[in-house]
Amino acid sequence: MSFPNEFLWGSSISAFQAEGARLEDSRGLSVADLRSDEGRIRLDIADTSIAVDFYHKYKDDIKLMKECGLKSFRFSISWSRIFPQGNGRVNQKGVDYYNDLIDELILNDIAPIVTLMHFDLPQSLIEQYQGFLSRKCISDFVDYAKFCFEQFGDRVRYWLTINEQDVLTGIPFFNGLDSKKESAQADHHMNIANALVMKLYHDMGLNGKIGPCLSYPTRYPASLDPADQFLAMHLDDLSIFSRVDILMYGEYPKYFLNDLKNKDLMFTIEEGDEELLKGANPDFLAVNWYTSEVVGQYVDEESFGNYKGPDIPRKNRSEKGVAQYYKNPFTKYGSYEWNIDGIGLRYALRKIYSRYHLPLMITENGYSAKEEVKDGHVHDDERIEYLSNMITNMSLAIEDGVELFSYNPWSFIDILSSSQGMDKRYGLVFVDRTNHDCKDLQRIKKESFYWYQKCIQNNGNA
Ligand code: BGP
Repeated sequence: MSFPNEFLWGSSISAFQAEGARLEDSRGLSVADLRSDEGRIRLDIADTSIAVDFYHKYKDDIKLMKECGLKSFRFSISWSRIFPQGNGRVNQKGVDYYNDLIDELILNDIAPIVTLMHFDLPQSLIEQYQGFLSRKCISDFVDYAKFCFEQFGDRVRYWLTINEQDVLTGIPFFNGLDSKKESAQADHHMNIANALVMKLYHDMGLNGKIGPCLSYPTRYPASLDPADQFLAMHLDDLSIFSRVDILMYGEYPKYFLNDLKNKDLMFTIEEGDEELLKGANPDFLAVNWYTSEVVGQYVDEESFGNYKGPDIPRKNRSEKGVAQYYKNPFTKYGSYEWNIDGIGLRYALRKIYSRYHLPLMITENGYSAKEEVKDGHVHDDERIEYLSNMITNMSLAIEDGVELFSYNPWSFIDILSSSQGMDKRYGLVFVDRTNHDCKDLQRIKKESFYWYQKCIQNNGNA
């Protein structure tokens, strides 16, 4: 394996999925909390009130990270734990919590990688002015980021701005909004916020780096039909490359604006915005990568199953009038419809790196399953197969010349799935709770924990 000696082997979580303690120590609610309440009622799954209690158990969890050999840990700050209203009054207890968490990581030689917003905008900002739909949210986000840089920037060397902005934009209620039209306007404001925060960070002269956090499923065309080939490229451009282009060059690609106009989703650009978008200069790109997809032109509901593309159409992922997705018969699928395709990861890393020549880190990557403890053990062989396949292909990408410097699989401990509560687990460490019974939240190391420990010890060889 060809990993550099200083490679950051890590793992990942986010605040709303792990911390719990959602009303403790004066924290304010976030849109993620309300979304989870809705999930509890509609889907009968666990909400964020306790999650896996990382808020109280972080010291023990960091002991486990140390035992595993982690060199980095990617987590997010809950904006509403620091500013319960999203702006105005600072909640010192929230600041103390993140100071302690960061100190504890550093004491254990684990580099903190911090996301400023991971799907959890403060709910109060929705009530005050509809969140990122309003320009006021830009300055509140910049103020919040500045505060974090001032408080934690002496110890945090890696910052991520907004987690998966394209996912946030694609699912309006993830950002507390109601419609795609609102979401598109909010997306524009988040682009400005992203650029301003990156410029601010650089202007502050802190000793660290900052970048965006992208979601990127590799998209293969469903057939040799040029229209399918073009569509796969076009969807990649819309969901990921346009976003990086905006940050890199401070301009919206024309095809991106055309797409919004065609869908009647075009947002308002005010005078001076073009200037605000310029000069972000991300230091690296963080990538969340889980799976590859096969995409072809939208035919129609009737023709599902008769289309020339491979294997079985996946109705749930299809976008009416735009695209239909298919299963890839050349890859193995896990229990949650995501496949194990390390080559797809190498493909994505090559594609991103050759376009921007910026260092890359992987901030999410993992295998989900329903799991239980049997005789004190969790046998998660398929997770090991998945991780091993990914790491082999990361090594090949590095040999290809890609500057990959950190790997943070999702997730260190089992945490709430953003869609399926505690049923869908990704952790290297099992957390003993179900959707309905919090039990004692005991941590039990899975087989993959020991496998990853060995992998880190041998710098990629397990
Ligand atoms: C990413 C999110 C994570 C996490 C992950 C897995 O998009 O950044 O927060 O949830 O997906 O998704 P899920 O929990 O729905 O399986």
